[in-house]
Amino acid sequence: MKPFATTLSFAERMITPCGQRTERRLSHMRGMYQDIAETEAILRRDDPLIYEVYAGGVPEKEGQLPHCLTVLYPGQVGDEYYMTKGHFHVAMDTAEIYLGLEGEGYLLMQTKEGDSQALEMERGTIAYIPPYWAHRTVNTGKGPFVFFAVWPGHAGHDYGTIEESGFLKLVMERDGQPVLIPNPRYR
Ligand code: PAN
Ligand code: ZN
Repeated sequence: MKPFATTLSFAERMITPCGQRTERRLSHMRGMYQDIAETEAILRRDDPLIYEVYAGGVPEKEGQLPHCLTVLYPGQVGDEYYMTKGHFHVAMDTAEIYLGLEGEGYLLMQTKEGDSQALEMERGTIAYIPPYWAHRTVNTGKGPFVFFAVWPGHAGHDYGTIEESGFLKLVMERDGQPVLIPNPRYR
């Protein structure tokens, strides 16, 4: 492999050239939002784009540093703000760094032992996700929440655990403000 550089375009909210662009629509997240009836009602009309991920083109291999740009759009399913699926790393002892570039939101984290933490993120926030912590971002702002992420190449992504258990905390709008509440469906 040879050294290379790519361009993070702040205006276009993308990395060029991009290794791979992934789209997550509401239909990819069925059952993840608290209000299942509202999810299905929205899906009968439309399939909104929740977030996009632009990968930097580095292989997911030991020794490498894959990185990507996430563009999480503003919106809600019922009172719950748009969010990413969230995951543990398969190699649990791997960390990750998020750098906030635009907009605002929360980085929700939790361990399998039931510890939970939420960090507020905005442009300039360097958030550190330690080993063993699952992570999900939530857009609580009016515009796109955009952040850059870097993680160890052998980390791997486990989405199944979160699909089964959900997150300990939900981020909901109450009187126009984001509030964190315990997830009644967490298992
Ligand atoms: C991030 C996430 C990205 C999208 O790059 O993969 O923000 O979120 P989901 O992967 O949960 O859909 C990261 O944490 N990589 O490890
Ligand atoms: Zn990750």
